Amino acid sequence: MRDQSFLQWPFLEDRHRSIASGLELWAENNLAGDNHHLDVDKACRELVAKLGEDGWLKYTAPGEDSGSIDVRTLALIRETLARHSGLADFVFAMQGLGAGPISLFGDREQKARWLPRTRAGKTISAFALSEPGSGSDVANMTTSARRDGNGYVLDGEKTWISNGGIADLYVVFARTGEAPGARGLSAFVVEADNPGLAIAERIEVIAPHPLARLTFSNCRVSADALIGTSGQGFKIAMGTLDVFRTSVGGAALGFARRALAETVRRVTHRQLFGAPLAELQMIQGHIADMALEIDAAALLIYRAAWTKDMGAPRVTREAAMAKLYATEAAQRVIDTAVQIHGGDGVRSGHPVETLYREIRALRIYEGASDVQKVVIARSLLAGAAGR
Ligand code: COS
Repeated sequence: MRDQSFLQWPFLEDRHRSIASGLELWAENNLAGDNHHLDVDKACRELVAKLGEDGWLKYTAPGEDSGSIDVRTLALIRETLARHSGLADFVFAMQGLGAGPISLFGDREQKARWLPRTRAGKTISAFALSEPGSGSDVANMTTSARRDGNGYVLDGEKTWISNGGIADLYVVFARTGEAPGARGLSAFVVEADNPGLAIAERIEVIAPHPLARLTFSNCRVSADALIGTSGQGFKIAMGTLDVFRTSVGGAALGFARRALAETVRRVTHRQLFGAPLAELQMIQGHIADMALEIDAAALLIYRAAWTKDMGAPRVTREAAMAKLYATEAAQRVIDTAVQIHGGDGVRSGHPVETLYREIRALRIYEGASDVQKVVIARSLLAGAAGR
């Protein structure tokens, strides 16, 4: 029996509990055996359409009149989807992250133009921040957007862009040069068929999902493609990541919960030395460690999400702690699950083998674990400097 006691924690409300039970049922009916796709692009497109049609994507972007995304809902949905299908979680998350700068910082027209379509699963979105020379060091990006008449012209390169190749719209961060470093960046909405935007390379990874390197060559966009004000791009990127990083923790938590469930099934069914594996104290020690790490991760995730939902202006440190701990802990939990499964744990297509591949990128994308440590330490050191 799956432990659902966390749903009663005070961070969550009745509406969250009802989303969790509704989505669980939806996932059981729609995602069974959903982890092996010969054509990942097609599978993603179908999942976006299905999640949109059935109303789940509405939680990725708030209504035009609301300025905030319910982070607890994001985390809970990612946790639930990730337990069933890494690709479904990916699709949901990227639809939110891609549209995030518009829903959090866009103007009324931009929201009205794009969000109904991303929420319906009719437009696929992508967040184009990283570059070959600046993944962790965002302020060092070189893609440029130069003012030209009544618009901007973008030149440069972006890489590791999730949904790259299947997205209809890209939110692209580029240097507009108001000031050096972080203060001279801006964010733009660029449609996939905009002349000058090209998919230069599709990138294959250990847990397949659409990923690409993009080039911008004399790529002209109109002035209304600018999100927020020019020079605000770094804060838009970081503000969006503050919301979505907690949900990466949610996905890791879903993977870890699935690994624990598979392990409990394994140790209660598998006989060793004349008794179920579960009777060995060494196995019980592993199960206890897994459960403890899962609850600790969940507490950090729902603490960060609740703090943001309660109106905190910045949750940079809380989100960094949630993402860092949940992804690292999930890696340990899944590794233990593989070990306890023995040979089956590394058999292609076994659920824990799939989880072992799925979890790895979460410790890297949306700010590697090492960057999260920098963020956490800086926030403490900045506080100490003022005393
Ligand atoms: N929200 C709002 N503003 C923020 C912010 C946040 N979360 N984080 C930083 N800022 C502001 C700072 O307050 C500072 O503002 P002022 O210039 O007004 O003082 C400005 O932005 C620059 O901040 P900072 O000096 O901390 O920037 P750094 O260049 O040192 O970068 C790190 C900080 C490394 C933390 C940042 O680049 C980062 O998060 N990198 C990882 C990026 C990432 O996730 N990449 C993956 C791509 S998405 S898959």
